[in-house]
Amino acid sequence: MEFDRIEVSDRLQGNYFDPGIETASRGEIHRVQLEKLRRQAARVFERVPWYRERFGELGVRPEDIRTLEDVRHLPFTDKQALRDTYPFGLCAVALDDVVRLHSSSGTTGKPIVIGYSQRDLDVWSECIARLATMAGVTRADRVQMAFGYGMFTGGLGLHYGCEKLGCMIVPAGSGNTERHLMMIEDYKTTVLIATPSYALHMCEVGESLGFDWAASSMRVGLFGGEPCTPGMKREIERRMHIVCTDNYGLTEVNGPGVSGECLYSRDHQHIAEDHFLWEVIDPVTNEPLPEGHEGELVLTLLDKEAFPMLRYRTRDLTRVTTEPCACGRTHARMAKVRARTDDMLIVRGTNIFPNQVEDALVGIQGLAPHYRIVLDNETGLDRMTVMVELRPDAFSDSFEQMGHFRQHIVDRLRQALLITPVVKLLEPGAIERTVGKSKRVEDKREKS
Ligand code: DLL
Repeated sequence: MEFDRIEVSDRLQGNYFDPGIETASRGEIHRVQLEKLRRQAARVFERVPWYRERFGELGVRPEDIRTLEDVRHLPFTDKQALRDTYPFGLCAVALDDVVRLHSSSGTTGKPIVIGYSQRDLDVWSECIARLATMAGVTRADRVQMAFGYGMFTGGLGLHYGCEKLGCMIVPAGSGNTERHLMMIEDYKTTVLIATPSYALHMCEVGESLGFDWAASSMRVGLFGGEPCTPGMKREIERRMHIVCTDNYGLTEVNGPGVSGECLYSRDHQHIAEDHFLWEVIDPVTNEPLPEGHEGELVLTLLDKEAFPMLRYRTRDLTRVTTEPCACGRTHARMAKVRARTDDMLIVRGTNIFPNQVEDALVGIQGLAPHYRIVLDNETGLDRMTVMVELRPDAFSDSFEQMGHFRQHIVDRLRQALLITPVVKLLEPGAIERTVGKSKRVEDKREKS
């Protein structure tokens, strides 16, 4: 790929940073994207029968793509397409050229599976090395992996990307928090890779064992895999004495590495636009939305060889801006994913996203960072119960004191959600801990 080299700001130092790509002019980025889009559309039309049929239904041909806006004439791809063609129906290379599979469990039925060619893995690692560099990670860092190494893309994806950057990796994997703490102490690791909920759990276990986070070698957290609200991020940074960045991705589109947060734009993440073409659409009408409006993120993989998704419906709600970033990078930035179109809860007619509950709870003195939302309609009406867990120092035998505390939480939630939930205070340790993505909602409502 050829980009015009433009002047590099000294804020962009790092050993996996390519100014020719990451600070290219918007015009140059569009030129490269269009060239790749046309090539990708032609490839999938030729090699993937499922796409050829969809092109036929829409009466579109690859050569109809003349501008980037023409992407909207191409068919969408969604999870159902992957299920319908399971396991290898969307593969665009010979299976002998697929060198790795990853999958995502989903909530029902078969998992979806994604294959990678060797070149796909190289591009993926590069995206990861780039996002680690954005967070200030260099080859001198020692990276401790707390994501699992199985079919989940988080473990191996970030592992190889950090290795590409030249870091020392400690592939500890998920779980066994005490062993993680010991490794930080013994190997003087400096970067933690985890889901934010597991990082919070590590804070808590460390504190209960007298682990001195302020004096530890840990300095950066590379988080992702689940939403990390600003409150949660502040809380982890304060308690672990580190800087953490939020990184987004999904299995269908490689995994982590779609976008990463730089240290100058703390609530947005740069999308690797040389590899991913983004659109933001209205999830109901499917129409494109103007820049800056919140909608569903749709991604087209411009370089993927094995499973080249066109217009993948992520179901994630975000906004994208192309405004210049203080770091000097020119790639568009997406706001933190606020929610998914499919995890919105409708409780007595009010739309509620689980993140809103989290945002209201984070920072309440005396609460542990663990909660569950349970919905039922046993009495005929929707009822939302938020179970929160007390920290040991907040637990009291005084009925009155606990009553006031509970009321304070109800008030905070009512303000945030506009409905009044039932709040249950649980004793320390009562809510089950997860080592990967947290599971917050249990919907027991009978659907009539
Ligand atoms: O979670 C990929 C990943 C792993 C990204 C590690 C970053 C770090 P899936 O298991 O397929 O893949 O889940 C993808 O998780 O559609 C979002 O809804 C959510 N998600 C992932 N990262 C973030 C994030 C990986 N940083 C689904 N913020 C996505 C909010 C996220 N949601």
